[in-house]
Amino acid sequence: MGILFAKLFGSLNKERRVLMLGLDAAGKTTVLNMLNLGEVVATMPTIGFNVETVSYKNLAMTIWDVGGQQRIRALWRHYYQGSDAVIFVVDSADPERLEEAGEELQRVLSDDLLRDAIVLVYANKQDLPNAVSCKHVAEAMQLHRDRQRTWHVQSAVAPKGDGLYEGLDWMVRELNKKGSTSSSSSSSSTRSSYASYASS
Ligand code: G3D
Ligand code: MG
Repeated sequence: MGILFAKLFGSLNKERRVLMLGLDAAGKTTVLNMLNLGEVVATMPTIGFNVETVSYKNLAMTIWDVGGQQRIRALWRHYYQGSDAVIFVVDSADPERLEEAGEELQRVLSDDLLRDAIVLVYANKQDLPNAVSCKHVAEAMQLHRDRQRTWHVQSAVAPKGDGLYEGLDWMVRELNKKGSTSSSSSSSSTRSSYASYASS
């Protein structure tokens, strides 16, 4: 799998910045570890805002938990600038929190700095018996409401690596497409989809 990821990120046609977000315990750190992109740098400023960052080839990724913590939200914007994509990880086996996850995602995306960012949602923890489908995740998070956005929901089992490559493959393809038409990005067509779990 490491070779697949290396090939994938090597194919990014220019430097890209990606935010990886999600409620606590959704599986972000597990995804990050599975990607095995090298040294993860964790910072925890005095305000209690946990940030992990990793750089790999043409990719710079920043990761933190969203949810609650109203008073530190203003600090997040610092990381929004220049972000090309948001990867949002959800626990598909915790349907009660999907609505909250959707609200948090919309709140983040409402910032003008993320106007053009594409969104990859990992519907994680598909191995758990009560996990809901990608379609259900998309509906519970009301992803369709954001009509201008290019988004994709990918089912995943982070500790096994299932779905991770497929999701990133979508993301890299979309980013490379955008990169080649950046001067007319506002008129680029919108494509939204979900992918069902494919066992490897
Ligand atoms: P976070 O970084 O988003 O807060 P973590 O989430 O990556 O720390 O994951 C939280 C817990 O969920 C971890 O368990 C992790 O092993 C588990 N987890 C992550 N992805 C999956 C998955 O796809 N399936 C299952 N079954 N569990 C998953 P612990 O026990 O270490 O807290
Ligand atoms: Mg974590």
